[in-house]
Amino acid sequence: MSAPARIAVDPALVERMIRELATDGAHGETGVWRTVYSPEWVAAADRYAAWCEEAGLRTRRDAVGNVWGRLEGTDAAGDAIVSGSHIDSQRPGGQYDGALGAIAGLVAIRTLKERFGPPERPLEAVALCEEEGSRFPAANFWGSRAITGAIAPGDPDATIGYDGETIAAAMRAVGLDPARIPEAVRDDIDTFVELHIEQGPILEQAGLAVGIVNAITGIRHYVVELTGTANHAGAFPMDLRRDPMAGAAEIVSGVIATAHRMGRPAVTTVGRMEVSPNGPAIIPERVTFTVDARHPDPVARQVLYAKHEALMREVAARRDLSISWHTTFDQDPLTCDPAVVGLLEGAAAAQGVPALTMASGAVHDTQRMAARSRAAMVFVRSRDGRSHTPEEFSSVEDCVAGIEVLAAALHRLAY
Ligand code: HGY
Ligand code: MN
Ligand code: MN
Repeated sequence: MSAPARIAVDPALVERMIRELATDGAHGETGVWRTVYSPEWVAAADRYAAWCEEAGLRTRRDAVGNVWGRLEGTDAAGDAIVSGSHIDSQRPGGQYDGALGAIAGLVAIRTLKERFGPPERPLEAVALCEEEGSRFPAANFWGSRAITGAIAPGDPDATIGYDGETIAAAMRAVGLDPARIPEAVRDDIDTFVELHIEQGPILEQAGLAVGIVNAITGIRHYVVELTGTANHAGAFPMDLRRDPMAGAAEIVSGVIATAHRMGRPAVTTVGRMEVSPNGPAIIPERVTFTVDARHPDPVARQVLYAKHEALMREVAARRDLSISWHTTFDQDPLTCDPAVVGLLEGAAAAQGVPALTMASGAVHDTQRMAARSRAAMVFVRSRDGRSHTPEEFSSVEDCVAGIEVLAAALHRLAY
């Protein structure tokens, strides 16, 4: 079918869905605390399934709890065109990260169904179960990894949460059987398009509501453990100490300085630290912290990691500390499918929505979905670039502009 005139999405529907989904795990005035397989997550998944049914989509849950709503195509054998994002959050996060993309896929397909009837190719909206790693630090992309067959048989029992529980136990607690994870694999997805808030300041600085993502950064998460000797904070002279806090301070400041010196787009963050025994008058025994380091260039990414690891070794050796680290998350950068990027750019132009083609500094399920499908993303402007905080906000007008671009793209792909 040729491209229709502008596709309009109902702003009231979009706003209602954003606010209602945010009640599942509401945290303070505007925050959301919704980790995978928690009661709040169950409520959100149920709500999304009810919305899919209300929209007349064939609704099902897969083996890891991803929720799917399918609009059948007239070409029964055609591979699906899929749009969605994750419904878990940071602890706490905001109302938009992930949630907006799950809503966007559903609203876009519902809008197309009401206006154009059945597509030629099947269209599916999806609420992916987990992306953030906020309950199980090594679980990132659990939903999209299941769909793409990237969860190994031993992973459910080896993926341990911050409270010591395995993800296998958490799945069983919500009625999912980890042994059935391979049943979630899909080989019949032609194209995946994820709408997401930008989570940074680029679109705002450009004065644009919408972006088209042509590349996504690579990322590695280290968990670093520095061990020294616990002793009295007053009685032990400085030159005789093995103080892991002094080593941690030097490493934290050093890895951050390394990313600064490499310059944009290298970024390194230390966001989590545990001190043991954590007393004001005790030289610590152990300091454990995370290092989140990202670069979109595959070669520069390895340079960044090599510099971080060299610094960690050098500081530990000089200060006579034991050091060990392991990686909980290591994801290559992605170049989005150029044909899908071009199609999204065309859809934005046809909708009269000026859009910036840009790279993503956040990681996304799209990176996993791209293993088995063509994939790209639509970004929506974030106010003040804020995200991973209850303060994140995107105006309904901006969300609608992004969803209209998404709907126009899905129309081009499926009708
Ligand atoms: O950290 C990330 O980039 C993603 O939002 N979880
Ligand atoms: Mn996200
Ligand atoms: Mn996030």
